[in-house]
Order: sequence, then structure tokens, then C-alpha cells
Amino acid sequence: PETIYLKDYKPFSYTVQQVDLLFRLAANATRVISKIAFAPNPQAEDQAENRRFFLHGEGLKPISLKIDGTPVTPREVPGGIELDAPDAPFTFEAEVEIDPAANTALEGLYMSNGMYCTQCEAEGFRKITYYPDRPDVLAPFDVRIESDLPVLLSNGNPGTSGPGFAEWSDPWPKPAYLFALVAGDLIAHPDTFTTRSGNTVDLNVWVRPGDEGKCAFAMESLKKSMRWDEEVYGREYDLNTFNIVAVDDFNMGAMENKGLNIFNSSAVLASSETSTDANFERIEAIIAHEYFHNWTGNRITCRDWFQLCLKEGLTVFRDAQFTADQRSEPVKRITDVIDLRGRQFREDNGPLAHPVRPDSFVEINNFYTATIYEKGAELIGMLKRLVGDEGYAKALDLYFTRHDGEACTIEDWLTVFEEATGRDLGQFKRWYEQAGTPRLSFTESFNNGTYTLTFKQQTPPTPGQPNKDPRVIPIAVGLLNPNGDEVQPTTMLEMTEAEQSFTFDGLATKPIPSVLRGFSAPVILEHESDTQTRAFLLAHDTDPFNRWQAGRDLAQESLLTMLRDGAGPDNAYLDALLSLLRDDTQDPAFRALALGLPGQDDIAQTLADQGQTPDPQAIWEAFETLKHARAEAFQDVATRLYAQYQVTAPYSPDAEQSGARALANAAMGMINRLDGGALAQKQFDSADNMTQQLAALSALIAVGKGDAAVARFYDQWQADRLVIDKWFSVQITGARPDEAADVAQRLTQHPDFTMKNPNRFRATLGALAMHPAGFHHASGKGYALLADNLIALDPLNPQTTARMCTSFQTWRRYDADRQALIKAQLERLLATPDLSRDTTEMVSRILG
Ligand code: HT7
Ligand code: ZN
Repeated sequence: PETIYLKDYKPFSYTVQQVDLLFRLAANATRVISKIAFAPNPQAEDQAENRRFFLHGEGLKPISLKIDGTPVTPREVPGGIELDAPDAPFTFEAEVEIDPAANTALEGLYMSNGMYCTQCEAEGFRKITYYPDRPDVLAPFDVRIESDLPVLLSNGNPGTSGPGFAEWSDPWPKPAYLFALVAGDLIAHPDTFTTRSGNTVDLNVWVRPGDEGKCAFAMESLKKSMRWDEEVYGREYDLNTFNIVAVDDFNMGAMENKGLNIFNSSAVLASSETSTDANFERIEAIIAHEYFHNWTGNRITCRDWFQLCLKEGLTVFRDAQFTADQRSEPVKRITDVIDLRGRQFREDNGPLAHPVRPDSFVEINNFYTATIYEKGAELIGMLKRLVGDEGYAKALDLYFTRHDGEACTIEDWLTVFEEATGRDLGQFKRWYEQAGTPRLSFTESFNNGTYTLTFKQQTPPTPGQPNKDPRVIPIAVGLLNPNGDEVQPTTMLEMTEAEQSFTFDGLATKPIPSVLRGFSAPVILEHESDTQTRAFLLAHDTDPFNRWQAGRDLAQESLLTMLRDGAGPDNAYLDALLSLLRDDTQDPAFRALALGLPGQDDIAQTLADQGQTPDPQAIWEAFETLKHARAEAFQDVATRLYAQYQVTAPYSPDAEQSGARALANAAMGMINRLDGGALAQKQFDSADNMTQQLAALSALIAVGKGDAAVARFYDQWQADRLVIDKWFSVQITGARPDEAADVAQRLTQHPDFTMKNPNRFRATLGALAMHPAGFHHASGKGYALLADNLIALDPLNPQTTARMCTSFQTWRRYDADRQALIKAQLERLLATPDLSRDTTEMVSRILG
């Protein structure tokens, strides 16, 4: 397959002035009739004689093609067609036929439960009709849909409609990846929103009949997002309609199509009976994310797909700010960092490492990664820390005014910051160009009241990038005296060298440093610290992130020592955690987070970083031992917390109630280990919300008492797809390591298992991959099961297959036997006849 390079970017030879599309919908033979006004592009350097009129097109059946009314015969070229076109404005017309019912890839126009829907990002529009399917070609679209289905939707504002047809007009020039169409038997949950300049916007959440009772939360989240973007970024909505549609079969979370966001139903539908607190929080965040794209992505889009982080990093950053404002800032930061370390650091540390702005790709769908999204968002956070809140606000205002209606690059983005703040961001740009997570270490010295911190940064090689230059790193530091008082409030140090010292004067005693407060940069902080200092920080740090980090470090050290020396759990950790749990002045959500343990995969990675070979089974056993020791040591406090944090008020998914439930359920998890499931069974029997019910089910499975509850849960929820996804997952994640692959295998035979629904596939095979000791079982049965299913899925849905291959990305950290087993499965995958380009690229990169 062809590799595409950033350095080869050239603008398209033509501009598009207007797009008119007519869809005659039919399940197996939809007609798409397009009329597109083109003109030579003055920005393109091509001379008239070498202008190329190339249009993308994939799997289209051409019926007729015309230029200025005259039929034309195209030359078939890889990925599309080429035509001789005038060196003056002209109209191109095409009629093509496509087969949405046969489209299982869920890209382009496809069908999901009798409903038509589209997914065009990144390169799906070319499966709908011939078009310059690239993000730097922007045009207004007018759409007419003809179908007997009752609800016919597209982008922009509604126009004329009547029996069997509807017209839509989107005045905002947009790239084809933001095109959308939906047609189905849908029910609206309607509302309105008045913008701050007084425009009334019709809002609708569209769902399948039966789901109309699960839309209210999404609608409230949308209205909050609209208001927040006005208040915090000064961004108003710009059409008179905003539609959200829930679709069951969807490859990702959601899609920000202009005025017509299409969502995975798991990212919209919510009720207290069927959704957990975590589900509610995710829905609120995804609704906000897609809505915020209206400005960061749609009004200002990307010049090419190498600039993907321009819209995704910024929009993730904006949605994180929103969530922090709605809920708790420290809790949001801590959970984001857990996620970043678990997914992005893992990617940065292996064969799939790539820069936040990659410089080449084979299949762009493989680059919707944690690096582009989450590390991309971290870069925005660092920029904000470096230029300050005011500088950030000025730069964003300039970005919106200067680039509205344009397709931009990271250079454009950094230039507005340079101009708005007068800073040179040349070194900062390395964050976009260099892959890999910097390792940051420090030493301290104290002399005559002067305290010196000397930092070193170093980034290990990544594929194709053996050497790295130092980056600018904002390091937030505070200092505490031995009594626990803060003697130096948070200061932003700016490290620009490979090694650099910073001094603090006038200190009476050697302080205890709190470094990288708020996780001020996406680095791995390597610092040997003693248990006492960590316990001190857990008790006294004024920075909530670093307090939590101190607890996590203690847990990690304890686990590593248990694994290395066969020692028992560290008492200093248990004591420090116990004091925190007892402290009712502390936010319950924070205490629940402090009770969390590092991921088993994080421990495997840490061991690999230290040059050791992780044994997933031994890690699982160490976790079990530690959890059991905590259950015994915290028995009294767990019983008290469980009782104290039962929520008696009517269910609400707000931060306060969910924090209380999180702590009570963590307490129940501990009690469960000692009472053999008695309390969990009680909770399961009486639960009136999914958070309580699922936590209890999971606890029962963990102690081998889940059979009856698993059966009852299925009977109760068999009609609800999203709840049944949970039912699939919980049985696998809760299984013992030697049984997890067998449970997953059995569930793939269940009548409700289907390859065609990505949520169900992920709930089953994804759950196995997230059970490190089960997936990496020495027999290799986990690897074989995943590979079997990926081979079966690839011809149906290459995008989801390729994405799930990432479960194998850490293979080189394991012992020779496991490496051989995984390699054999990867080679088997690669040898599969007609393997998709997506999966071929992914597996080849993983094999290295
Ligand atoms: N911008 C979207 C990314 C996306 C996507 C969404 C659904 C299905 C396939 C997709 N490919 C790319 C989602 C977002 O980041 O908001
Ligand atoms: Zn996005």
C-alpha cells in the first residue's frame, strides 16, 4: 500500500463553489446524483496545462458523468477517476449507484437497523460519490433526500419538505468529511436554545422508537455545552437547527458533522436504570466534544489529515475544561492522567509510537489515536501553562478571527500564539514533531537557605526517530516544609535544556518538593523517593493531583516490591491510605480515586522499563494479595464508609452523588473479599440504578458467586443492547486469568454475539484484551481467540479490526514463549488473504 507524506502536500487544482446532492434511497441500490460547480484554484501553483482533475471514488457504480452537460468517460486511476476538465469554471454532474445495505464497514452510507446513516470522516465521502475528498476543499452543500422513511436529515438548515422528500441547505462551506445524512423511523426529543445574540435554535435528539425516554440527559448536556462555549470561548452556534442522532452500529464514539452530529447510541442514551455514573459522565463529555468541534474542526478545519491534532487535541482540551467546570477539576485531571498513561504512554513506548503530528501514514483511520487526541490535548494544556490564561485567551481570539472558514495547519496555530504573546514557539514545536514520552528526573541540594532542583530530560528512541532534541517542559513545582506548610506556592519552571537547575532562596529548612503539580507536562517523572516522603505528600501536599500521585506511587512501590522480593504489602502504604480514607473532610470521589490501584498493565510497563520481564499471572496474584490485605486492614472503615455514603436522595448522575457511590462501591468491593459476596448480593437484589447493580454483579463474579446474578441480569435486560454489552464485558473482566479466554470464547457463541456491531465486539474481545492476565495466559489461548475473531471481522469492518490489533502492541515486553505465541498470531493475521489495508498497516507496524 502507498505511503502518504506530509511533505508532499499540494493544494487541489480546483475549488468547489457549490455542491448539490440528490439521494434516492434504496437499501441495495441508492442513487446519488451530484452537481458540483468547480473553478480553477488560484492558490494552486499548477499551470493550466498540468492541472489534474482527479476525483476520489471507491466502490461506486457510475451511471452517468457529465462536464457542462456533455457526457464524459473517465480514466480509472487508483482511488478514483481522472477527467479532462476546462481551465475555467465548469459543472460536473454524476449519477452513481451504491449499496448501503451491504456496507458493513460503517463508512460512507450504510444501514443500521433499517436506518440509513453516514460516516464520512476521514475518507468515507468517496464511497458516496465522486468528489475531491480532502479536508482543504470546502463548499456549501444543498441536499435533497427522497425516501418513504418519515425522518430525513442532512447538514445545515431545513428547507422544503413533503411526503417522500426533504431538502437541507448548509450555508457554511465545509469539507466532505463533515457531510451527513440520516433517514429512518426516528423519534425526536426536542428542545430549543437561545444564543446570547438572541437566535433561537431548534435542538433534537433523534432515537429509535423505544429509546425516547433516554434522551433528556444528552439534551441537557448539549444545552450546557452551547452555553459554556459562549461564556468561556465566546463561540456561538451558527445555524437554526442542531440535530443529534443515535445509531447502534458505529465505529467510534460520535461524529461532529455540521449541524447533524451522529452518535454511537452508547454515547447518547442514558437512564439511571440502564446507565452507570461513568456512562453519564462519558455522554456529557462526548456531547460537549462534538458540539465544540463546531468551531474547532468545522468552522476552522484541517488542511490535511496530518493536522488532525489541530482539531482533535484542541477539542479534547476544551471538553476536559468543560467537564472540570461541570464536575471536579482535580478528579477530572486525575482520571485523564490515568487514561493518558494507560493508553498514550503505552503507545508512545512501543512500535506504534508516532508524533502528535505524524509525517506519514498509509491509512488515516489508523491515526485516530491516543497520541493525536490525548497527547494532542496535553500540548494545548502546556501551551496555556507557558503563555498564561490571558495569553491563551488572546491567541484563541486571534485564531478564531483570522482563520474562520479556513483549513489550517499546526504552523497557523502556533503562529497565532507567537503573535498574540510575542513568544518564540520554535522549541515548543518539537512536541508536535518528536514521538516518545520524555523521562524527567531531578536531584536536589540545599545550601545556606538555597534549595536547588536540577532536572534532566531524555526521550528514548521511537520508530524512525533515533535521536531527540530537548523540549520545553513546563514543570509546576511547590515546596513544603517538614511541618507540611507550603513555603513555596506553585511556580511554573520552564525547562528548555537537556539538564537545567532552578533555585529557591530564603528557606529555613530543606523543603520537600512537590514536582509536576497538576501533571503540568506529559512526561514520565522518574524519581526515587522514600516511602516516608510519599506518605508525607499524600498527607500534606496542597496540590490534589500530587497528593493522589503520592498514593499511587506508594501502591506501585508496594506492588513492585511484592513482585521482586516476594514481600507482603507495604504497611506504610496501608497506614497512609487508611488515614486518608478516615478523613471525612476529603472529597469521597478523591478518596475513591486514591483507593484505585495502578493498572496491571502499568505495572507490566514499569517492569519492562526497568529491564525486567513482566509475568502477567504474577502481577495478577500480587494485586489479589494487596487487595486482600487492604480489605483486612480497612475492614472497619470500609463498613463505615459503605453505610455513610449510601445515597438516599433520588438518583442523579452529578459529581456529588457519583463520588459517594464510587466510594461506597469501593468499600463494598473490600467487604466483598471477606464476606464472600453477602453484601454484594444484598446490593444486587435491591439496586435501583445501574451503577449499584453492575458494581454488585462485578463483585459477585469476582468471588465466584456470580452465576445466579449473571442469569438474572440477562433476563432483566435482554432487550437492552447497551446493557447486554455490559453483561458480556463484566463476565470476562471478572473472570479468573485461566478462565477469561474460555469465558470470552463461550460468549462469542452466544446468540446475542454479533460481529456486525462494534460495541458488542469490543464488549467481548476488547474486554478480554483489557484483562492482562487472562489475555496473556501462558497457553496463548487469549491471543488465538482474539486473532481468530480479528480475521473474521476484517472483511466486514477493517476500521474496528485494525484498531483492536493494538491489543498486541506490547508484545515485545514479554518472555520469549509469549512473544513467539503473539508473533505467530500476528503473522497469521498478516498472511490472511485479502487482508484490509487498515489491518495490514497496523500489524506490520506492530511486528516492526
Ligand atoms: N472526529 C471524529 C473522528 C472519527 C470518527 C467518528 C466515528 C466513526 C469513524 C470516525 N473516524 C474518525 C470523532 C471525534 O473525534 O469527535
Ligand atoms: Zn473529535
